[in-house]
Amino acid sequence: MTVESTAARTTRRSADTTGNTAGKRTTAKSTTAEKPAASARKSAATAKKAPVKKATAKKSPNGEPELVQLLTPEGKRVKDAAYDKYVAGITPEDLRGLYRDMVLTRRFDAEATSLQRQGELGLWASLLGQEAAQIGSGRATREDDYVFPTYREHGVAWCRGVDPTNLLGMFRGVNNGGWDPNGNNFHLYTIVIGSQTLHATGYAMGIAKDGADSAVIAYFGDGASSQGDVAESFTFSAVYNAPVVFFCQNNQWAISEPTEKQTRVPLYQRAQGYGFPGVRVDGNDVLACLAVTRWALERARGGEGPTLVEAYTYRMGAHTTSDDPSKYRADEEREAWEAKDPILRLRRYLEASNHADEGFFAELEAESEALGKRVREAVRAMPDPDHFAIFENVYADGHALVDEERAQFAAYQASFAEGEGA
Ligand SMILES: Cc1ncc(C[n+]2csc(CCOP(=O)(O)OP(=O)(O)O)c2C)c(N)n1
Ligand SMILES: [Mg+2]
Repeated sequence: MTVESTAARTTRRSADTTGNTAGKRTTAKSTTAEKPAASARKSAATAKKAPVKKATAKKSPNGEPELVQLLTPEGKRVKDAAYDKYVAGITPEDLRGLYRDMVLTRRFDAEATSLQRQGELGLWASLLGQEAAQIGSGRATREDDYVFPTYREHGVAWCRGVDPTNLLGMFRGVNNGGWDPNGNNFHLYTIVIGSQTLHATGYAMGIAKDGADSAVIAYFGDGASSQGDVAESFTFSAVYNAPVVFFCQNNQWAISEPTEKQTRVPLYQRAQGYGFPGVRVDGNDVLACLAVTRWALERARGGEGPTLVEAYTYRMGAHTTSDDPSKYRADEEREAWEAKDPILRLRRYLEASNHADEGFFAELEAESEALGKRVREAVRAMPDPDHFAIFENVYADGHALVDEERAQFAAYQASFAEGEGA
């Protein structure tokens, strides 16, 4: 894929928004759609430097760096001089939309975990606990922005309009992805840790060269922050002033390795060494994640280069369904984070401010159940793949080695048929 072709496609998509699918921003209840700004991107040379958040941290009483928070775990709205303006126009309907997004994402995720336990999926990577980080940041993206996820970004996929059932084919082993990345500007899930940050940086450099007025966001984890790919992405994006937001969900664990094994400084402070701002946000506060990501994406679109957002959150479940966290972490840790649950805190706020009534919650409950049923039925109905499909799309024009391997595999398959007959 050349930079030119990538950027040309992006520009086309910006002009034509009719290709939007699934639940993305076309549903009345899904809220906070961003509108493309009229202004073109400033070049790196002419970009006016906006006041940049310093990466030096104020310390909270317990010695941890302070994080941006707009909603406390008790559901109280707190003021923030720097970030309030990014959610100033948010309406009660928008808030209910964010709540709905988080509830439905959690319901879908729970269904997928059950489907794995029932043998319908080979594996599942749950996002439990990370709903606010994903919905807040996902809803901050604009239709023409491009998203590069890991394998856990089910909430972001939801915001981008990728139908949840499409996420499950790869985990069932019936396809290699399941959606067209260019349909929703949402790249395929990436398992090779950190590699998507390089893809995102290259893509961002491409659209900047084209003068497209959009931004790129790359998701990655605390563990991925130790990968060379991520360091290279930071360097390249900084020196080329690429319009990319690095969104690190620090969920405290990389399988069984705690964040202390990845870094000696709070992760967001890494950005300082590369020459761009970094900020830590309460990753369980959907409003704060929305505000901070909007700010970072606006910087990118305004020609001010990359930003690192560290969403401080927690992986409430296992790494994947193949993992047993009781082997390496204490139950008390999870219990402490349960008190900061992202959905509960928004519910408390909605109730206390009379922005949602019992009818809303009851309707959402019914909608959640219907989603679970739809997902379950869709997975069970997925056809088995053609065994030879694995040899397709390896090389555009075919390859002698692939032909040889296909022939070997055909012979292997045929040997079973003979065995049956014998
Ligand atoms: C390059 C590479 N190395 C190792 C792995 C195995 N692996 C899969 S997930 C994972 C941990 C990732 O942790 P983190 O980046 O914090 O993301 P999280 O799973 O917590 O969302 C590792 C080491 C891999 N997939 N790719
Ligand atoms: Mg992690």
